[in-house]
This record gives sequence, structure tokens and C-alpha cells, in this order.
Amino acid sequence: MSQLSLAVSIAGLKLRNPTMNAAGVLGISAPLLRRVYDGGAGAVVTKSLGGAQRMGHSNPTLVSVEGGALNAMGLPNPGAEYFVEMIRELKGEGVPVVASFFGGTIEEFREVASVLSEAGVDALEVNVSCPNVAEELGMLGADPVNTEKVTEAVKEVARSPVIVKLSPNVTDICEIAVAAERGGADAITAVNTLKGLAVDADLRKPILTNVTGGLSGPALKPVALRCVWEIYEAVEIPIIGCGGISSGRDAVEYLLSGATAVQIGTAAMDGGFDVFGEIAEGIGGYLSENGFKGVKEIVGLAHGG
Ligand code: RRO
Repeated sequence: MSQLSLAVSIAGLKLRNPTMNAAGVLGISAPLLRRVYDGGAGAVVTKSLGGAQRMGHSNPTLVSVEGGALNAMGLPNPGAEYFVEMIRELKGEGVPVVASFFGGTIEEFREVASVLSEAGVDALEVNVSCPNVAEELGMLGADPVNTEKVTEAVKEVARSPVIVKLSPNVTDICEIAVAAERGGADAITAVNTLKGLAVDADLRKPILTNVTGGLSGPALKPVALRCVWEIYEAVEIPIIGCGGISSGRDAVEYLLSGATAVQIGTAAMDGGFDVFGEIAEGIGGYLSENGFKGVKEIVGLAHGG
């Protein structure tokens, strides 16, 4: 019998396998997140939650583009307090829950982190990288000083691991990753979406009401993989890879580049809930075919000795 294990631990967050949904995809209610877990995910991630309910941008907020999708949802969410009961429900069913959240100020980040921590989440994912809203709500993570301050504030109230989700829309992602680590981050998610534009030639206008949006899907993969690679060489903390993963082989490429786990977004919108189990199985197939006994053995292996 094979001794193969797909289980991984990210700073104490224990996963039965390295897959999760990406924040914002299938994460807006407990029943949907339950289906993500039943579909085979190792943990589930909520839609990014703020201190108060937000409607987000008006439609159109999502458009298919070459190699993926462009979204500008604008942080629609019911507010962190509203989600507390759903987190408890999922926890009661034994589902590991990562709460993604954001704030307009450092104080709001701290307050929301406190609410979600008290609800008993297994990890907090700090979203300092939304490309679709005004700077104070979205791209605090474009600046290392702000990233460090936000991380420190969240760490002060967190009772579970703190993961900081970074943006690819920066000159030097390692500088931001190092700042998050200095602020006390337990892990990094790399990356959020890449800022892009879609124009309708007949209407002679941008398609999204927000004009620009965040690119996800296969077209993002080489960029996100490069980010994981660079961050792996810059920090000691674990990395969760995100961007264009739709197969076990894609996930393996992330693990080899330095990720300990992966998040799946656009492929879950296209392929449904079973994609998590299929990707986990694909990772398992690669490990056993190549004589490895666990995921940890291949994390960062492409960097060489
Ligand atoms: O809601 C959004 O527009 C959104 C968010 Br919060 C994010 O972090 N990344 C993204 O592509 N869209």
C-alpha cells in the first residue's frame, strides 16, 4: 500500500490536501462553501468581507477575455458581522474556513479581523490587493510601509494564522512580501488579479462599468508563477499560489516553484465544484508516479539544491 499523503500545514492551518477556492469565487454563503469542501477542497475561503455591507459596482462586472476573465465586482459583500453565523455553521460541520477581508483604514482592518477571529476562523487572509476600488480600500498592498502596518494591526487581534494576499500590480512584489513578513505575516497568497481592460469596438467604450478590471485564468498563470518563484527566494514563510490553475499539473508547477498550497478561482467558475477534488487527485497522481510520498517533498524543488 502507498503511504502517499496530500495533507499540508500552513503555519498551523491544517489541510487534507493543498487546494482551496480563491477568495471571491463561490464564497458568498455557507451552503456554497460547503459544496466547495464537498467538491474536494482542503479548505474554503470566503468572499472578501468588510466592516459594513457593500453593493459593489453596477453591471457589467465580469467579462470573458482571451485566456481568462476580467472582473470588477467592486468588493460586494454582506459585511463581516453578517458572516459570523455562517462561519460558525461551517466550523460546526468540520470545514476549515479561511476568512478573506479588507478595510478602508488600518483601524478597520483590525476591527474586521477581530470580528472574524472571534467567529473562530482557521486563518485570516488579508486582502490588500483588490485592483478594482479606490486606493484606500484596495491597493494598500502596493506600498511596503502600509503592508507592514496593516499586517501588524491584524496580528495584534488575530487568534489564527494571518495570510497576506499580494497584488501582481507592483514593481517589486518581493519588497511587499518581505514587508508583510516583517509585520508578522504567517503566510503569503500570491497573487490577486492583474489589472487589465476590455473595450467593445462596436460601442466604442470599455465593457466594464469600472473601466478596468482584474485579469484571472490561464493568461495570469505565468505572471503568478513568476511571483511565487520570486517570493519563495525572498521570504521564509509559506506561500499559497493563485492564478490560472485548472489542472493537477498546473498545481504541481506552483508547488515546484515554492507554493505549499494553491487556490483555484476561474477554473471553479467554469468547471464547478468537483474541480478541487480533481486537482488534488492530479497532484496525488504526479507524486506517486514520480516516487514522492508527500506534497512537502516537492515544494520549491524547481529551485534546485
Ligand atoms: O471584488 C472585486 O472586485 C475583487 C476583489 Br475584492 C479582489 O480582491 N480581486 C478582484 O479581482 N476583484
